[in-house]
Amino acid sequence: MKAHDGMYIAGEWRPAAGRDRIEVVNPADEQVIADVPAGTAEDVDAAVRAARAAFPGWAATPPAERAALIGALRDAIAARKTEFAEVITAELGSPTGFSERVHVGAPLAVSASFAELAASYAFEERIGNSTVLLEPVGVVGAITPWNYPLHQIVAKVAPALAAGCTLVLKPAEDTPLTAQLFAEAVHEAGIPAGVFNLVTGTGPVAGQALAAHEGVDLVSFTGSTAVGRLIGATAGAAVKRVALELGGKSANVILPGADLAKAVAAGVGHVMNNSGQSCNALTRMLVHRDQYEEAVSLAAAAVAPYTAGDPREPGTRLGPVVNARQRDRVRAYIAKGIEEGARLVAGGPDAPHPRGYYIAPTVFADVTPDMVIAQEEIFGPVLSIIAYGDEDEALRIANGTVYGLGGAVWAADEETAVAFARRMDTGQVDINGGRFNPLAPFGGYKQSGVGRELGPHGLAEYLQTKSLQF
Ligand code: TXE
Repeated sequence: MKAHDGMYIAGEWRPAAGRDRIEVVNPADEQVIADVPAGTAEDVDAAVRAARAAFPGWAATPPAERAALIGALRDAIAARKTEFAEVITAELGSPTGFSERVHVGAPLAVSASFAELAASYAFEERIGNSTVLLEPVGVVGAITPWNYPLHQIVAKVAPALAAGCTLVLKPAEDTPLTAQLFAEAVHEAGIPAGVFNLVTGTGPVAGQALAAHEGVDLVSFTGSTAVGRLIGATAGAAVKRVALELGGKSANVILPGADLAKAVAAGVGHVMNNSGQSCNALTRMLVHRDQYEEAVSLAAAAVAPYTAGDPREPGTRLGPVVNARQRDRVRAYIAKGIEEGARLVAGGPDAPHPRGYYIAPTVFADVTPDMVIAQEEIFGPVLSIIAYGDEDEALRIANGTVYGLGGAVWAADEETAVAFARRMDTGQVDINGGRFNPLAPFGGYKQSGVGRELGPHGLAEYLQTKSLQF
């Protein structure tokens, strides 16, 4: 597969400072499809300098012009939609249809929303005898994961551009080709040189150098809670702004009176999509004791069409997980669930394919809230079904993890579901199957993170306030 042999800095592809490489592996067949340079602190420094040099000009560009360029970026991505989907399927392993519809579709909606927001946002307001100016924070260091390789980039780059910030992106090791394609789209859109810069590389080298760089004013990170903690500490020590979007263990609460078949099928789909590699995946299904066995049978039936297969084959609904480390991690969690006494109703730890990082779609029943599989983020196609006796118990279980990112509530009527959702310690809740809204703030309570992405709340992360009294 085509790859650039360099870093995108100051509007051009420059040779890397060092000689280390990162191999990109197709998780469907374990073939090396490309390799890219592994950036060093030197590359990061050059990129940050370019972003700093471009900052005053970009910050002073009228919001309407910034909006037009974000719109052009959206169009450049749209024009290469099929190419993006192919690259995402090749390096992540998600089924082609899902790559097109969600992996590319969501970023198109998100970039369009930030083009509109940049044009309409009130960057200045009058409060009493003060004029409050909302000014760009400066240079952003964006560190992104592989699970939604394009969306995670756009969810940081589009609001940063709208705010008037410039950026350096360090994408995940597993999915650098999507990031390189994104840099091409930035170039084609005519975004001025230095406003967006890309350094591919590993987390501990390039990522760490970016988070620690004194020329970076805000670090926006999406990834594991463990690395998020490190980045938060680094940023805190330097009194630097930080936004962290971390893990989750989201609850799908099905209240008595809800459409059980619909709720279970939607819940299963939500976990199996993207092979369970979504930070907001509804990995815990909470069902009333009286409907428990019925829900378990429905879940077993709903998971049946998700047999793991080659993501390039039309009709495949469950691709592999991203890499061997994730496969081993997920399989270890499945083994742990069995060891803890959960009842396996579908799937299991056996790999169904000799080659490729496949995991059988797995459903556990008789899961108790304290089990490891009910507490820790598995990040694979694994669902745990937990029984509750009454609403208060359901709420205690739903709120009983260190995370608070997503969630869902199903009830006979919206009012009941909304009343329950108000009591949940989590950043986002879908009511009776709510649809994706690119303007709704996304982010975590508790250890799921700090700050919000998307919409006006996401834009606000990239602004700092100044007040003038007169
Ligand atoms: O994440 P990492 P990994 C969770 C999920 C998954 C687990 C491990 O549970 O199983 O994390 O995945 C960069 N300084 N999520 O190991 O390591 C790294 O290069 C600076 C949830 O892939 O956190 C990559 O760009 N940067 C999640 C990014 O951090 C560092 C999405 C994420 O990688 C770094 C992904 C360092 N010291 C995983 N070390 C979500 N919230 O959506 C790594 N990185």
